[in-house]
Amino acid sequence: MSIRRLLALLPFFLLTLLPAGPPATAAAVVAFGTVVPVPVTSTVTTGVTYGITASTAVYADPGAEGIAERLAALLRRSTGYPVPVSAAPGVGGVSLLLSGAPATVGAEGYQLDVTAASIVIRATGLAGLSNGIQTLHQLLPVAVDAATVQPGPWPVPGGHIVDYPRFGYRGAMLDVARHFFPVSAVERYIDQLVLYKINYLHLHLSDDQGWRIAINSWPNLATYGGSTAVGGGAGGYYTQADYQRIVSYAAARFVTVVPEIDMPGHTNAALASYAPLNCDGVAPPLYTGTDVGFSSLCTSKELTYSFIDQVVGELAALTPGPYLHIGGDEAASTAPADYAAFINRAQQIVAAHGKTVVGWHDVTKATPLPSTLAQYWGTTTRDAAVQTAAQNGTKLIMSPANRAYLDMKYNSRTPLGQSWAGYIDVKTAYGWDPGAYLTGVPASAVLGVEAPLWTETITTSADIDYMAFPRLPAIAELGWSPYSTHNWTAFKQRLGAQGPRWHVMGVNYYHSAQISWPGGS
Ligand code: TNX
Repeated sequence: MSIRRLLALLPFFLLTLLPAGPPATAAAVVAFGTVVPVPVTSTVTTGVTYGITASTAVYADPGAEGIAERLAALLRRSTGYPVPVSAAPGVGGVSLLLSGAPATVGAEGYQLDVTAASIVIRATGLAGLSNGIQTLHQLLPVAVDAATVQPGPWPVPGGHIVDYPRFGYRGAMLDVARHFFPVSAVERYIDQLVLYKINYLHLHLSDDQGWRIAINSWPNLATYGGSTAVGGGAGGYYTQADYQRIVSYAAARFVTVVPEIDMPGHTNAALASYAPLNCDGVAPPLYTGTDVGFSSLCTSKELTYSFIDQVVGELAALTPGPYLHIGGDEAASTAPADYAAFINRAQQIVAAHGKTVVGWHDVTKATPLPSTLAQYWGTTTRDAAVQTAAQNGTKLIMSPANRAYLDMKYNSRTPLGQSWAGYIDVKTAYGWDPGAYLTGVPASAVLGVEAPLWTETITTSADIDYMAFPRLPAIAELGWSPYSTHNWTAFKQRLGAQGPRWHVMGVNYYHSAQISWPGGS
């Protein structure tokens, strides 16, 4: 290796010393233009920085104390400063204000001003302030993400941002059914999602290989149906208290949980738990393989509908968010007419429990309720049933499998994941427009995007990290930033700049060769 190459790698090696021995680079001012998703408008004030110091306080308007506390906790951990939180307005410091933002920022946007004297985030509501502190987080030196106290200094680059999302629905899905993930792993993922302004977490709570949420009226679902996983591991399930912990952890970060009970297919775990749910009254064995399309609830039995009513009833009562996902995908073992009739009844049941139905786009083969959302997971840019539904008013969540599926391999050498929808490296994940992807579907029919992570091959948080990073931030940017900002060359630079932060955070990201990671890969 040449001396030059060695020198080029030096900052990276120094970074690897964090948090044990913080390097000089820890204090480097973050470039203003590296925020992901890219803000709607931002203007850097060259040469100006705000320094977080031992006397920095966070001032919060009434109602924003929780958000202020989250910011203060982040700062305290790595700066070691006291960072008190108090009522606005203060002099200097960081202010979180619920007044003064331009109306254009809407419910989720914010304005951020960093001057030498202060940092001020303004929004019209709490979600906007929460998004604003994520931008501020990304503008802090990467050492702020260290788990232990670092020496600083803590400069924030000066400038002005006005920012708001393109789409109201920016989601990520975690399949906790194929492999079970404990509450702590889900909370860790939520923290990662929030940094990129994702506001929905879809939990795929049941599938052939496991039922992961305790249902009091049908206890065997969790205790037996949840007792294994793909490959035959021990499985697991969330108690209702566990689920509520996830829901409130997410809600405190302005993330809404969308629970999914997949039906009528993907139901072997339920069918194995209760023999009467089967048309022939015989419970199949638990399943630990990875085939799809072989199971179906018995659409002709009334018991099936009281089962759904009770399951949905309990889940709806535990879920403050507006949505309940009924799956509906790959029901290859349900006759088409039975499928349509089943989905139509299931929708009524969900609506009766006060929730809006979400289904995989297969549900457009039934008769979607006017409020039902269809989640597109196909690999083509044309789908007749989806197009007709959209023209009749159905709103879509875009998760094309060959773009947005985080379980697809990056390339043939990726050790985890699948490849049925193709390889998805970062450029492919980023290179599409959710608002103009499907032929005959207008942008106005698109509610947003979601990046699903199926977990047949994924078993640990490190695996989640590896598949989600760096593609999740690409999907997040498609969901948040105006399409007029879409530019691969600019995006890959911003994305690369996140690498040192992920390193400090302990995120096991894939060092895609498409990105030049600062200091090398
Ligand atoms: C298809 S996409 C599925 C899932 C699998 C996934 C694996 C969809 C709605 N269903 O059951 O886990 O492929 O990539």
